[in-house]
Amino acid sequence: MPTPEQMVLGANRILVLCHTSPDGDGIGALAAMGHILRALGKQATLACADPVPREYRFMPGTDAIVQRPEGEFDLVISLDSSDLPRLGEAYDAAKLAHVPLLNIDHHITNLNFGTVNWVEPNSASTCQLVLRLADGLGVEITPEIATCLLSGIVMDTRGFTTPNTDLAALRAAERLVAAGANISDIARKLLVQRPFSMTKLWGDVLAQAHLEDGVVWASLPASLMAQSDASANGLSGLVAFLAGVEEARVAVLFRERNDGRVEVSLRSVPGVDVSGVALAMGGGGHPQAAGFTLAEPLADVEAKTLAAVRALLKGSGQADG
Ligand SMILES: [Mn+2]
Repeated sequence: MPTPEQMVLGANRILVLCHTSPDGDGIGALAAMGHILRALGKQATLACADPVPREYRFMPGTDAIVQRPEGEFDLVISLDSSDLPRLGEAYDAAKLAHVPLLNIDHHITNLNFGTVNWVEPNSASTCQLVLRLADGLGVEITPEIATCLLSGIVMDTRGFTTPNTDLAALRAAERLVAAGANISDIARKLLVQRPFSMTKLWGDVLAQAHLEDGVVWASLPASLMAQSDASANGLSGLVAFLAGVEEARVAVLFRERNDGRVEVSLRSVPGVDVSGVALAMGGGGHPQAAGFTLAEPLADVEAKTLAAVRALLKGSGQADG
């Protein structure tokens, strides 16, 4: 099997993709990879099936990200995506099935769908793997690349506060700051600032939150979303905030989308692994942060998810909780 570096060096027209409903790690890795490939003289097309959320557009190079890539490619690179369906319509299987695929990810639930799979569940972010790839390719880390990659690390560690924060993440961050990334500016843009409309929406959702048997959960019906101009993406901080409830071992946020599908976000304390619940429901993630989407009524998804979480907490033992 070729190494990831050999795959990149052997290709010329490269399509780089990240998952739908993108987060800061996916967008940061995608934009950084664009800079890295162009530094090598490669033709790079960057795509994500969903538009880049407003709060990630400060990362240099995100304006080049398209939703439906066109053209011929001799390599596809998938970033931060645990399975092929999560790439959404940006991955046209009819056209790309014969093109080699390099799968770079850090989700423990990754299905190893690539021609070559570079999956490191112990890495706090995909952006750290992209940094190592840039090193392996001899590409200099510019302030632009550093800003994109540090954004992914800050996002996936929520500002170095989550259990996946380790020495490797801190050392990568140190290098990226030295290379010109502004860490306080990145943290403010990704984790601190939100529009007033989103702040009000948090209030509405939190007013309806429930706490029962160590599980805190809240729901966002599509009707509530419709009354607000808040973006769906701004909700990632809300489930993190819910996870801060000290009586809870698991936090769950249900979001009913306009198409009727329900997105479920799960967070847990160390020692409780919610990635298996997400995988069983067709999603994926990490031990302490996972999610899935179901095309079922909100009330059904709530009942099914809460039953699975209760079973998980029973199985993982109440002794430490
Ligand atoms: Mn990630």
